[in-house]
Amino acid sequence: MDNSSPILTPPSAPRDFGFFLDGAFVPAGERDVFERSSPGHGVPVSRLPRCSEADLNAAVASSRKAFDDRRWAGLPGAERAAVLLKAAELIRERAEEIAYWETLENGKPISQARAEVGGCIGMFEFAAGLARALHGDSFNNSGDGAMGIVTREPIGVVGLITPWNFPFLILCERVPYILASGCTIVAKPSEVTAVTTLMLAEVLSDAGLPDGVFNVITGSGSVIGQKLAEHMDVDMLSFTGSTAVGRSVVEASGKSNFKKLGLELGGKNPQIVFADADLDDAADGVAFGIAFNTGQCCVSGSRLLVERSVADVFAEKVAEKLRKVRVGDPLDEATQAGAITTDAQNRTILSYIAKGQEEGATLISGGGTPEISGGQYIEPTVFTNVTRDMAVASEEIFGPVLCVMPFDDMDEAIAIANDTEYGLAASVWSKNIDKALTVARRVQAGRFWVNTTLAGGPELPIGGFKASGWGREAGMHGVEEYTQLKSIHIEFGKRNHWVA
Ligand code: TXE
Repeated sequence: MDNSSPILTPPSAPRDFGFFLDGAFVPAGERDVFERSSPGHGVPVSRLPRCSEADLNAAVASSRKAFDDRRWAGLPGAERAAVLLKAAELIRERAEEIAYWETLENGKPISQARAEVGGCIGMFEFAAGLARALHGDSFNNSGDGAMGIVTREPIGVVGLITPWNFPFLILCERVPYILASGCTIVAKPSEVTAVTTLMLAEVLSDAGLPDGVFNVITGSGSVIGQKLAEHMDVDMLSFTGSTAVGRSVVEASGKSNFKKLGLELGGKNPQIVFADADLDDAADGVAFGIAFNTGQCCVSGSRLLVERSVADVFAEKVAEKLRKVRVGDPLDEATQAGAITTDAQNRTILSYIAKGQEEGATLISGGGTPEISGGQYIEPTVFTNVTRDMAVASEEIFGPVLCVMPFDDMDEAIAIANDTEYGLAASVWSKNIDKALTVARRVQAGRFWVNTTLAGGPELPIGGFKASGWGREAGMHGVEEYTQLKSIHIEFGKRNHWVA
């Protein structure tokens, strides 16, 4: 891919990909193939095999063997780190190709895809250090003649089910950390955005990852994903996706081997704006928080809570910003908001926009469906006169739809913020440190931003409170999630006999 090329275009014909088993690509052969069209252009771009249950079993057996024979877990952390650093280098070399395919299958702007791939390189580099830093504890206070050691051991074979909204970023918020721990992986990407996961498999193999440590199966969630969640030889499952499927993987774990679960599910995230905030900065941040990735982010700031004295003025400021967001062809460098990724998601968002109006909310901006390059697009949309009981205010829409609600004081803002089953992320905008930190402490969310939003880095763990999920990914916590603790009690010297 030529980075200097001014205009990128979709491929003239769809490209065939195989799935990745035991260190090599397997072409579709006799298997059914599913074709993916670019949501930004409406033309087919990729064709992938629909893997069978036998393929899944082969992938799990491969990862099982690679874990049990210790070809990866048995290496010194420094050797695992070297592979992760090499992978970072290879992602950097292939960044443009990965970003292009991410944009083609997901519909996100190419500039954003490039930035995300850049972030993924940082994840690999940081996780490489963690492979060396991971350690346990020791207890030297058990009295003379005894001591205790707590070791962290990789949990085993990890099933990794990822969604379509950030196919490469969400993958890279997990894979390097899981690999740093010494685990092996069977990845099942979303059926509509699998290509960049397959590219990562190739990158890892080229970086020296032993065969079998990272397998990728392609196919439907309801068949292959479900079987992965039920599999007796999978020790842990990391699932990112809808709350409904999250519930079903919890059941699958309970009905099989009680595999440990990491879950990152939905969100209905508040942005709390006080009158003392820098309102221009806040308006820009709120606009970014809802229009970025066309609102198809589990951490999108979809509920705007504004102090009543500035509510109308501020809503208009945000709407003004959103009207200027450049919605366009995702392959155009200037585009800020691209296409809606799936037909189903497009229908869901449009149905919520209609519902908001039926429920009596006032649409002050957006709501249109511009015709661009043969794809599916929705303008960033703002509703005012929203009440907490409305569906648009309480249910995850997963689209560029912002609901504005006023509040009178900090306690009310916190109460509205916490009035949701979810607890993924939240932001506060205020120049008063007392208010900002009190809100940060009392809002129930796994990620919190002060005078910014949707920010972070490979050091910070991610995950949710309440129904938004279990466990944490990324950072040192994200490596520790994939380990289990073993307590080793050691005695030395002469034993005090129990039997005389
Ligand atoms: O998600 P699914 P969908 C939310 C968002 C969106 C809604 C539906 O609200 O509107 O979910 O999106 C795999 N067993 N999020 O339907 O189905 C599937 O193949 C095991 C939030 O696309 O949950 C894919 O790989 N796996 C979210 C992954 O699950 C199954 C991101 C997610 O798809 C399965 C995406 C099954 N029975 C959607 N069925 C976030 N937290 O960021 C499907 N899958």
